[in-house]
Amino acid sequence: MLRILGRANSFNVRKVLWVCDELGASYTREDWGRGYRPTNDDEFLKINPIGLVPAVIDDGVVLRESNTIVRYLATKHGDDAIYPTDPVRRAGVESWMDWANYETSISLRGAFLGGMLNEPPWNNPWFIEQGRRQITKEVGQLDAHLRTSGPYITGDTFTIADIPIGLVVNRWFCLNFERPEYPFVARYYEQLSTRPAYMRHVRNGLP
Ligand SMILES: N[C@@H](CCC(=O)N[C@@H](CS)C(=O)NCC(=O)O)C(=O)O
Repeated sequence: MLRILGRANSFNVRKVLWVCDELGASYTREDWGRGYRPTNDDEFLKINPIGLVPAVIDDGVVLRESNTIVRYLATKHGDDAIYPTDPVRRAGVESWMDWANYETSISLRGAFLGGMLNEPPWNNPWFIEQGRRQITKEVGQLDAHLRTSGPYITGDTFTIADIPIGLVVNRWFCLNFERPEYPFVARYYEQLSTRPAYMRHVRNGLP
């Protein structure tokens, strides 16, 4: 059975929990990371030398990086709808996943880790302000995309692109500064909320 290492309140672990539920893949989960057993523990570093959650072990195969794990599980247990095999459609899915993991994770360091959790070194006022400006611009780009697309991020049906984007959108609605209204992102948030696994692991009161 799939073994997931990582605390259930982690942004990146929640992606793995969500995709497992969408795919009907069973798993066990162990609490590692902030507030639990530390990821710089030798036992954890043997599994993921990078020292971050999530890590997973599947039939002896060890994997790290949340988006990679999501793609691996969708390839193994999913169908063409959730992770298209056509190269063009697949690139459409993956470009949104990469955008979420790179662009928005930088801005959320300022807007969330600095501005909301007051976590050093991200709580520098300049960095917080940059992060807030940048995440506002990025969610605006998402809104512009969703104005003519939808109801899911790549069109009519749910794909794994919705997983990292769904985490970003949930965090956006939890941020503690005056945010512009983005009606198409709000509509998308409600669309995701029709999925029980999203409510269970993402829109569950945690940012
Ligand atoms: N690029 C990595 C980032 C992983 C990451 O930043 N994980 C955070 C939690 S969301 C972590 O391990 N933090 C340290 C801790 O919880 O002890 C991924 O997508 O999996």
